[in-house]
Amino acid sequence: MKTVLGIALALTLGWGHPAAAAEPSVRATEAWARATGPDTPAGMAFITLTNTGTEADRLVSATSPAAAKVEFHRHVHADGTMKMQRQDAVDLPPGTAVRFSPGGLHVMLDGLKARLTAGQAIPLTLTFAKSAPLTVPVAVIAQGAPPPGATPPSSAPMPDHDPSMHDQHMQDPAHRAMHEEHMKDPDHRAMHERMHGTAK
Ligand SMILES: [Cu+2]
Repeated sequence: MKTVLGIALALTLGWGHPAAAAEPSVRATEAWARATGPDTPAGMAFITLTNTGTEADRLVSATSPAAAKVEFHRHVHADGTMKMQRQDAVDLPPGTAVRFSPGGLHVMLDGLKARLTAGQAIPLTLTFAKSAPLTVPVAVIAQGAPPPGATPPSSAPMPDHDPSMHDQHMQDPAHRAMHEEHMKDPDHRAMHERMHGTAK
């Protein structure tokens, strides 16, 4: 009887095998996507993933009913141009927030089933190596609208380094033109392979 009580108490207090293993330790915030044009086959979504656990995790895949295929891409500067590189997975170090943002990591929504329109929320399901999967609503915002969570210029104390640089970068016409081309391409993956070869 004593033993049974002891076990019951241990379970109540969460001793023994970590009961928290079933709890998702990754938190998803600020999920948003840019509205797309009428003939755009792909869209981009951004999200902040915070690993609140004590172990490293990885974002390994994502799906959305809004797109045929969802991939993770990173912008890289190489030879004076900006390229997109597909990431097989995104590392989520413990105690760290990984922010997807224009000019950095993005979630590529490929083969959109319908145009993304402002005000809409599309579901995105994220699968992790360790944490339980998460389904989050992705808020679609208008083309020129400031992204959620963007640091307002007034609260930026650093005069020489603007934290909203990424978003300004996105407004760079050359950069945007590259995106437009990227998205108009009927075979997105083929384009990536032409750009980067088959090596990763
Ligand atoms: Cu991309």
